[in-house]
Amino acid sequence: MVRRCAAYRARQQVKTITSWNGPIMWNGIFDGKAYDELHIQLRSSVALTVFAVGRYLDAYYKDFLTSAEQHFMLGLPVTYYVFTDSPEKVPQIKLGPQRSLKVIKVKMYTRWQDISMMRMSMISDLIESEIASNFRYIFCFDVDQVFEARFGSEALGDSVALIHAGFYKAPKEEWSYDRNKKSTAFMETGDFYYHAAIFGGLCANVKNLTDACYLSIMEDKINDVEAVWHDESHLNKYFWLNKPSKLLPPEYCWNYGMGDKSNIKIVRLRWAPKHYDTLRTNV
Ligand code: 5GW
Ligand code: MN
Repeated sequence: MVRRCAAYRARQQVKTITSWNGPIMWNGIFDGKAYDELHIQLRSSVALTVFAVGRYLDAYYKDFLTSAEQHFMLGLPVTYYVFTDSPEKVPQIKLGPQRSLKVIKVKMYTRWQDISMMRMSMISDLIESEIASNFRYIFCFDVDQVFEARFGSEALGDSVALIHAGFYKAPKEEWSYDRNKKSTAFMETGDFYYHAAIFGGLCANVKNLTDACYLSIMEDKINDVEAVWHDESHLNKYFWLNKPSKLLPPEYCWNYGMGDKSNIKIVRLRWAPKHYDTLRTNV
């Protein structure tokens, strides 16, 4: 749609289009202003979901939200949906015009693997009860990350997946799909290795994704298996069977600890430091 054909060749060193003709939004191949004009004209609205449960609220929430206010979908109506076990502890952050925030109370799961996996069913329920009737798009984020530059309307699409920073240069054989045949997330091969820290799209599509992932996770539980990377393994399987219409390159979720930055022209979002030793404690 937006002046894209010639621009696809602006980045010679990286793949800018998938085999099924979806754009991979490397910096330089698109005109952000044109996307903004289009989405303002279409009156696009965006819901952002984020979980900040247990120690993650204190550790990451403030930087995530403050930086989102600087960089996420500026110019469009945005509502944040914050899922937490401690609503009273959510710090107040001043929001820009056309932006609002709702806190949703969730229970604290005792196994951390469950927090990460239960997100799928909670997002699905909220899409149905509230988001689908009020927003065109939904984006679901991990909280342990910080925006550093524009993360704008160019990222909106029917079904949007993020290429994992750790694998975009690695050979396919090294991608960490679930190789356990007993899991519904089992994959022999795939198109890309996607990162579950960000996914999004039209509400109906994300509803379909979260439902499918939740059902597969539950089927695994019944069979007493857990996929190697939990919800991310199921997400990868879903996007293998249901191709995303648009891909975000690792410029949209970079990890400075990861070494080769040669293709990263701009870091729009970065991983926050992980302190698994203190944050991930199973009761
Ligand atoms: C805590 C320990 C281990 C795994 C997950 C958690 C955890 C995750 C938590 O205690 N509280 C919480 O809110 N989360 C949510 O799940 C956060 O939004 C977090 O960003 C997301 C995914 O968990 P991460 O970020 O630890 O997973 P990775 O894949 O980035 O390592
Ligand atoms: Mn994370």
